[in-house]
Amino acid sequence: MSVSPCSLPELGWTDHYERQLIAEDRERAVPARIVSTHRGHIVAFTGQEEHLLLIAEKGLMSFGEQPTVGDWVLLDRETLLPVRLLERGTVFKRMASGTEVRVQPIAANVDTLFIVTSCNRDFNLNRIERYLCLALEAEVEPVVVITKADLCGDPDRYRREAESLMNGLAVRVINAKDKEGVEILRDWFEVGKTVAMLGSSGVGKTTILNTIHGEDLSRSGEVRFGDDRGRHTTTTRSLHRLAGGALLVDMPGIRELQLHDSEDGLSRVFSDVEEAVALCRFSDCRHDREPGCAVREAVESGAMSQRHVENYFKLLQELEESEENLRKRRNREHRVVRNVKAAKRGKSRRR
Ligand SMILES: Nc1nc2c(ncn2[C@@H]2O[C@H](COP(=O)(O)OP(=O)(O)O)[C@@H](O)[C@H]2O)c(=O)[nH]1
Ligand SMILES: [Mg+2]
Ligand SMILES: [Zn+2]
Repeated sequence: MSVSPCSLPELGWTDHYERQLIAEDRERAVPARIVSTHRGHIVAFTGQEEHLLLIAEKGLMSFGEQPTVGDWVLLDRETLLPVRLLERGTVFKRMASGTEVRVQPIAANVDTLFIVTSCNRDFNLNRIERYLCLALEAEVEPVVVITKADLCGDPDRYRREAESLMNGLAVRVINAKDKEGVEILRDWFEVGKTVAMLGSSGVGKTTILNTIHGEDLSRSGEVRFGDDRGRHTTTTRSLHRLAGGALLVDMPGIRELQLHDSEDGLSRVFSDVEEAVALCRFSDCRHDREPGCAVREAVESGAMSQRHVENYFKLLQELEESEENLRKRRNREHRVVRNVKAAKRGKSRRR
């Protein structure tokens, strides 16, 4: 983090964390916020000093939860080893990509989520709805930020489409390279408040950060490095303190954000679909083609789009599948533990 020293409240510390400290903590530990995560280590900042913590370190491994950018940890004053992960105010989680069945935290203790996309092929209403579920599940305010307005003939069209997704949804269309353009994002920048940016690679997240900072942070060599095609790609998650005092989290592009445990978020983003489903008088209805189906009627009357309805059922199915996969994995693990224990008992009896 390219920062000058700051107080804990300026780093996002609130009563929510203060209340979690016991007398012993106050004596022996110092709070630090995770400002970047890397392959083998994470960096925690106390407001005064940065400390590098190895992921393999015993303390971190015993946290139970994988720490992520934005998290608050307690470090031992003497050894500077991690003692405890503080209970999060908010957290974004997803199913890890790849074949492994695992829940992965993406960022913690965030106040506002910038869902970043651009006025081009990246713009995808289904994907924005997916991110909205993530934000509303975590009870974090979402803002849709649409970049590359300068490269587009009709940027307003994108704004209208995004605004149609939810009542009152904040949408901002910007040229991320323009110093004055990014000023309209300041509405969400407050001292000690944390804003995270999520979106595909190449939509302009790091550009937003650099334009607001007024300098290219990539030159520090810490945040980004060139990949073999000579492009700059963000490879770490990192938290930066802006001149005005807000905290901005930059993240690598997410190719696949598979939701986990986000039923409440889903219900809020798709309340119209769920209402229509509840109104449908056919108990075994698949809500697609059946005449007289309330969902079908709402689509035909133009009250909601076919795309929106289909995306709801797709995300619902995905949530059910991730639940089922996690359940299967837990069962498998229990079985392994049982077998190992049984084998040990067998051995000791034979002795
Ligand atoms: N013209 C224009 N280019 C942009 C804008 N936002 C980002 N870019 C360019 O798009 C490329 C990818 O931006 P980057 O910030 O690295 O995307 P990230 O992967 O989301 O961090 C860079 O070459 C930027 O200069 C914008 O609003 N207008
Ligand atoms: Mg980037
Ligand atoms: Zn129906």
